[in-house]
Amino acid sequence: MGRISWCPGCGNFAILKAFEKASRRVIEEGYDVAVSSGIGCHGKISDYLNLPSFHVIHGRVPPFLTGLKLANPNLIVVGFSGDGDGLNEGVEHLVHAARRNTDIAIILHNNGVFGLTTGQVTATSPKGRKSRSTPYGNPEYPINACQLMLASGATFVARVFAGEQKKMAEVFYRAMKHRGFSFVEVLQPCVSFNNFWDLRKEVFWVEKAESVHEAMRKCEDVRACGIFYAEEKETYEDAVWRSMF
Ligand SMILES: Cc1ncc(C[n+]2csc(CCOP(=O)(O)OP(=O)(O)O)c2C)c(N)n1
Ligand code: SF4
Ligand SMILES: [Mg+2]
Repeated sequence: MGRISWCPGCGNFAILKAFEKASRRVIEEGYDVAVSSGIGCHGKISDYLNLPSFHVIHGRVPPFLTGLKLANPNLIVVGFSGDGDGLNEGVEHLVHAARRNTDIAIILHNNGVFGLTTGQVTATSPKGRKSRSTPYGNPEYPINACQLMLASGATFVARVFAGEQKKMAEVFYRAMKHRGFSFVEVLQPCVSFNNFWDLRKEVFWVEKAESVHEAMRKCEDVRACGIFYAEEKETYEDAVWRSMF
């Protein structure tokens, strides 16, 4: 385990604490857990967790975990990705893992910036945002991560705010226990380049939807949090192993 080098006040600390709590719970139930992370500030979490961990190349957490899970279907595997890592560099991998219903859980640290490279806009940054890469305002429209995952076929889709640690730990636990592709977007303030801790006053919790259609509507407002959707469907690993024997 390495020495923590995140900026004091970063939302990543709360994610780390909540995940430690959730993973301890899963391990106490008798499961083995392995984690992986992409490139960025979020990626350092692999070094800070006392678990088998793999820090992989930019955007490649989903294919790496797909291989790990195929080789050892009894493992619970969790990937940490960033908005840049998962929705810019690696967006195709995230979409295909969701489409296949690969039995992995992805936790997306959405701070709305490329944090490690000092604050450029990403696929989730709002149109018009001034940043170091967009001094005249961001000309692009953002992706709604939860809507993208729902449209791609993810069977568990949730959003939480980093300031709500207890709820976050519960959602992480449920995502890990879900059989199939789980996606949790964490609204993670970056105190150095996109500090939105004030969002605490605006986030609100919604109940689970009955259909993908309804879930799409529920997560449209990016301040809405909750488990938007969950369903059981055959996983990629089960289908692969079944086809072989
Ligand atoms: C293929 C590749 N492209 C670009 C980079 C440079 N790079 C390193 S970290 C990073 C930003 C990652 O942003 P995000 O995933 O949002 O993570 P954060 O730092 O915000 O947690 C980028 C662009 C790289 N290392 N490799
Ligand atoms: S730059 Fe932002 S995301 Fe990275 S450690 Fe600092 S506060 Fe956290
Ligand atoms: Mg980021």
